[in-house]
Amino acid sequence: MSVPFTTDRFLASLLAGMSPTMPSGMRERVSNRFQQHFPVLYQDLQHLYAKKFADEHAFALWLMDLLCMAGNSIAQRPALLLELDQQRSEDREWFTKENMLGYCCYVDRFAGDLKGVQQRIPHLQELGVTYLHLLPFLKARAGENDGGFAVADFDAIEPRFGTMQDLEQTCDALRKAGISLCSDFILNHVADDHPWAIAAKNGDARYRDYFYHYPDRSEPDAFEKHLGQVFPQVAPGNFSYVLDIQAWVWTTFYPYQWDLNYRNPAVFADMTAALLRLANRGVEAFRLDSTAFLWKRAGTKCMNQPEAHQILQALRSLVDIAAPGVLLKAEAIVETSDLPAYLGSNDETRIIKECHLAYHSSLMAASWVALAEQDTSLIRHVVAATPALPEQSSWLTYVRCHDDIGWNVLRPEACLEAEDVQQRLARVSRFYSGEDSYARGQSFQATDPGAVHGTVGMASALTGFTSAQTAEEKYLARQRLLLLYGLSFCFGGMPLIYMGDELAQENDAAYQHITAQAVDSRWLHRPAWDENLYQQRHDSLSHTAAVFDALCHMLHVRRQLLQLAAATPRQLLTPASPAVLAFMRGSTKQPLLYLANFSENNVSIDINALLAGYDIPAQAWLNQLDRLDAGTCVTLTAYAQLWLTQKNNPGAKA
Ligand code: OTU
Repeated sequence: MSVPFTTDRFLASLLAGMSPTMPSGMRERVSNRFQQHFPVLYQDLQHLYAKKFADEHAFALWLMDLLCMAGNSIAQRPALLLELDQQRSEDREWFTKENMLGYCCYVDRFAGDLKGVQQRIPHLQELGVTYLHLLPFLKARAGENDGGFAVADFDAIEPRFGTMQDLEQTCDALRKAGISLCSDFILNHVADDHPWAIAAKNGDARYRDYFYHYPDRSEPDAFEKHLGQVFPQVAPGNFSYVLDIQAWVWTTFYPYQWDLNYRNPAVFADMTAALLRLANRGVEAFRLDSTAFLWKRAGTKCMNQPEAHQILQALRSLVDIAAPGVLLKAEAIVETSDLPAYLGSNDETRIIKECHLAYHSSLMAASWVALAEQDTSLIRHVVAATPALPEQSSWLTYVRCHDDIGWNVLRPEACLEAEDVQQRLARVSRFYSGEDSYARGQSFQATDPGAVHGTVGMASALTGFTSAQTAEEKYLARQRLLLLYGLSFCFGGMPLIYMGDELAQENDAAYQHITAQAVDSRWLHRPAWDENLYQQRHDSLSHTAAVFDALCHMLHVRRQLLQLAAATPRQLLTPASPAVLAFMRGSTKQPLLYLANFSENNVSIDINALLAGYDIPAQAWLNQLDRLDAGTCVTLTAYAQLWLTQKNNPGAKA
């Protein structure tokens, strides 16, 4: 297919969008970025949208408009952010280093509003946070809004949280403290009271086309045969009947969250523009919500479709042209084998750039399975199935987040040991709901105890703090919590602390009495900041302090260990005891050995035997966590972990 316009004509559109007063150095920089990213952008968009236009000429005009918008966005970009773009273009690995640490919270629950968030910067600094993910803070739907995941306006802040100016100031204040602000960007759907949805309801044909709507059940029923359910109890099905337009609208999540129709090029263009506008406010990273669902194809689960990846790649190209300092993070809660694609790839023939970061949701869920089963076979499969990262990308590793722990993504691994998958996962789910266990979580969206969906609850409730009576039980609960966080610190990625976990904050059942929250038990693990616990964080007699200090210490050690940068290779090892997860980070010349005992029993490991086959000189090891000699034979007590480096060759910063 011949290109009806020369590349120069497209570049001219981009530059025309920029102000003519833009210094020539800037124009040159932008031109270079364009030359680098346009070929991929063109290819993706042509594949997605060319056929939507009468001819190639019309498609080219649309693309020129899109580039003009991007140029305009560069023109609007504050000088400080242009500078940041430049710095980060020169240090593209900046977000993959061993010092990176994320923190995730709701604005109101953490600090009331955006101004309050600024007041809490010292807390973030004490932990060493470099990346703050504030859960949705854009103007949300009136009434129920899924914790802000139903956006009514991409250009306004939820009034309770403050104003756009507050957001800009918060971004600035955080940046000065070395913290990048990450905002959710909910690109799969908008609220049913977003102006596009309202226009659609009012019969505006242009905006009806922003959504998927069907006059009767025939197509929805055909689709449903292959679709999953995210909220099977409270929002069953994937379509909702909307009276105003007398049609079934595609609503993967709640009925008030209308899926956007990315087959329509205008949706892609409008959403890209909205993201770039927020980037110009100072947002440095975007958590792209529900990325797996962006493209629907009959006869499939409508997840992970090739076009969903093309959309993300096109968005990445535009970000790389118009705001290259900005990070994209994929939230795709999908099976392990489907995860890597969200980071692009580095194969010999073609470098594909997609998101900079992606949640490693399988690793997270599998770590909870290992803890419940006191056996690491399942998580070993997950680690083994995790390929090396493409360059300049990183996993987002975590223990808990604002959502449930979904078990079903682990089905492919769970069936590898000859056993009934359903029963195995259901057992884990029941374990965390407290059946014969120390855990005090609940099953999510499954009244049938034989069915498996997800588990809700704060990490501290799931690891046994809530049920612990004795000092010994509290100790074990702490060991479990630190075990899971330790894995997220060592695996290779940017770890994320979920607000409250650093203080071992517990479940909050108050949501049951709040109308807009009562149906959704994920609120159980969305407590408000506990100032009392915070005040106890250094009080050596409190359990909070024991957790807080230990976490801070581990994070301090982590920052010194070059082997823990995301890009450093990881080698899964196979200790004889199934209770122990072991891997090596870094090179054989300067290895870091991670050993974690997921059981309550002592386990001894002969390190030389474990490393047989690796060209590593037999010498003594040092546990970086307590700076004690570990020798070559170690015993891991209940839920203990060791971060070992070679005594004479630690690889730690001076
Ligand atoms: C995301 O989550 C968000 O994280 C949820 O908080 C939202 O409710 C949802 O999107 C809709 O915006 O499957 O990949 O607990 O794991 O809803 C997207 C269920 C998702 C979540 C699921 C999830």
